[in-house]
Amino acid sequence: MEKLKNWFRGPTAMAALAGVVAAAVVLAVAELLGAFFTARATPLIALGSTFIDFTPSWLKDFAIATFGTNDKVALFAGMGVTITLLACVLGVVAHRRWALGVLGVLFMGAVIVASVVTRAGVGPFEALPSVAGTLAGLLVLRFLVKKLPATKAWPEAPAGSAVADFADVVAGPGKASRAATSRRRFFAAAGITAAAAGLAATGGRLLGAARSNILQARDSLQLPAPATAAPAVPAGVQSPVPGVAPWVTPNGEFYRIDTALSVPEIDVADWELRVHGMVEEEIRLTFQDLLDADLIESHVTLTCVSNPVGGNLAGNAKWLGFPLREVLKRARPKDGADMVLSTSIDGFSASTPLEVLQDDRDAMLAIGMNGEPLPLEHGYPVRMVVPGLYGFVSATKWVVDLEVTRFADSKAYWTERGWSERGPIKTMARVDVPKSFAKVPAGKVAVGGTAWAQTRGITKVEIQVDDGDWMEAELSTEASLVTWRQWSYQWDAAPGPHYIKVRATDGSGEVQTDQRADPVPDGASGWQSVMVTVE
Ligand SMILES: Nc1nc2c(c(=O)[nH]1)N[C@H]1C(S)=C(S)[C@@H](COP(=O)(O)O)O[C@H]1N2
Ligand SMILES: [Mo]
Repeated sequence: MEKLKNWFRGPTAMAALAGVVAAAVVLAVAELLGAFFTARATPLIALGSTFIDFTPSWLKDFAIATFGTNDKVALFAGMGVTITLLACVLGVVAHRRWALGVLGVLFMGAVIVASVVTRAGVGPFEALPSVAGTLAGLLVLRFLVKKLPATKAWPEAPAGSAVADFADVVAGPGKASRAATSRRRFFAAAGITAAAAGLAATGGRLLGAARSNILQARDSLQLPAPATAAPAVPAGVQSPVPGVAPWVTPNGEFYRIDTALSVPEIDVADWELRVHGMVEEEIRLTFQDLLDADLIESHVTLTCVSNPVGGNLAGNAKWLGFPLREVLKRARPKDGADMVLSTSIDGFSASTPLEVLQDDRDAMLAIGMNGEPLPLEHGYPVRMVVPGLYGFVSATKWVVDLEVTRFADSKAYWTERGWSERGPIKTMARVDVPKSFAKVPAGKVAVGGTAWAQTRGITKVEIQVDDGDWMEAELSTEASLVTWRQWSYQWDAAPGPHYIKVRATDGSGEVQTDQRADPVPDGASGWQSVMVTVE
């Protein structure tokens, strides 16, 4: 115990602390200067994004399954621990052998710079904050390590002991207090540097916030009226059971899934969509072109392929946009093309079958969501919305590039990581009420939820209690084949534990399969089963 305590007060532990302070300086300086560059160029964001890109798919799937929408918090926590440990080691190495320490720090700096400049859409100049941060960190490390004695113990302490306080007793107050003073000096220096780093980081954040003029631009953007308005939503689309998801998902509640650690900030004046590849005519569209075009409006339910059975990675919104079939009509795809690879400004890509973008479903370049410009997290200023396909193969947010190509020639972001190249949405019914493990009073219990089979529609929802007969639920009004359809059922509940299962039948007559499948590679399947206790 005593030995451990001594070690923590000894120069080696102090050297580790110096390493941590130096690492904080690297990140803080980069953050401060980074305020003048894109957020994606700051070390933490860039390292995190690189980490995401290189994470094996199984780990990514595990993270989404375990942490859900908090997966990014978990990532940052993991990165924080890793960086702290590395910084401790570098501090100790620098203390023992300065030259080796310098090499270590420069190597880490090089890793940061490499991860910054390889981000899609990040120019080489964006490496400046990281380079400056690394140099500042090196200076601070030098400054702090110099304050430490070269030995493993503080000077003046008697051999075999690294404790200044103990030295106070043995060596007499005069000598030992010098040891205590030098330790105090080190602490003061480390503390002041750490505080300065904190200030710099905060300053960077504030400056960065001042850049949020993109948000203001979005707020003041006036969306044009659609040339073709969405059909009126019929009465009765909402399940009468309280607690079932609202038929239109408010923007603030819409699920968000993407690989972007910092949301891309795009000025509409800079936005341009390039349509190229196997086309007769390469075209470019500006945001103004979209505003001037004949826009359509349509309710479409989006669904994520990672949605587990019973999960809530699905949402329904009214989208305003320009039909992709019109875009393709202008570009005129060449014979043999069968896919459009859409790419976002931050390097995500999706492969969508060409014919799906040319048929009469309302696949579009969306600029509006529920009567507002797209929220930044949902793709501002322009994203794709394609009815009937999971988001990973169709719903590219912050889209800037459409390449007409062939499935045989190109692969999309998730396809390269083990997911399928195509992703039609599977028929799925979900119970929203009662919640799993709920306790409900015996008697009439309202059961309700939603179901989807985009482009085929839902024609029947049935529930089964325990091993009883399948009973037909009451369907809410159908708005269209590309939106979810809600349902309800009045259940006569007898006391005891019960399982409620649900399944849907789609417009092609197909009953939702009971075959359980994981989300990887092309979407989960199986029947949701909800356990409730009737009291
Ligand atoms: N640029 C970009 N677009 C993207 C993604 C992404 O990671 N990056 N994820 C896709 C996936 S997997 C889904 S399910 C939908 C989710 O859209 P939402 O976040 O607006 O709900 O966006 C799609 N578009
Ligand atoms: Mo997704």
